[in-house]
Amino acid sequence: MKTIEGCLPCPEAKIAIVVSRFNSFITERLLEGAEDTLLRQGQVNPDNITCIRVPGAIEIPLTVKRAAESGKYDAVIALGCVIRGATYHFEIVANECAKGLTQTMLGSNIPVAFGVLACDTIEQAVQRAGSKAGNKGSEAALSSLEMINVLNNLKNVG
Ligand code: INI
Repeated sequence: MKTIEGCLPCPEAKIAIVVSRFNSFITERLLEGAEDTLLRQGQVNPDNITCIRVPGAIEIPLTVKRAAESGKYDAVIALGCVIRGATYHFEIVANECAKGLTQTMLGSNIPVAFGVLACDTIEQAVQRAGSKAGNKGSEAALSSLEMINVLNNLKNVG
């Protein structure tokens, strides 16, 4: 039986991180987690990591799509944070961002990692941005590293 799987080191990889400014007290922590993981676990060259900032979660999918289509990157990581407010707006932003990103992933030739939080409370977001529940930016970065190697190994299999 042949098994195709990916390890984490990607020393040659070029990676874009699209991060939204809305709820930046959370998204900056996700960005720190992602960068730390790319450098320490992925051994990615810091010069090959590009951060692209956008206003909010709604703007993430188009930007990820453009970055993926540019041919400049081996993976794109999407980072954002949507927190429930008093109105239905939260659901629109969270759902449209997720929908746009899943469409982009399927139409893309490279891995797109989903690190957009959708939380009921600020506390839940804090827990997922480097405290109790880990760092979802770091987890998204791990998945992008693994997927770069999975897709490379898939291409090279005899
Ligand atoms: N954008 C977010 O990233 N998170 C939110 O929680 C949020 N809420 O709740 O409003 C949010 N809204 C802004 C939206 O993403 C766009 O930037 C804005 O509508 C301009 O297009």
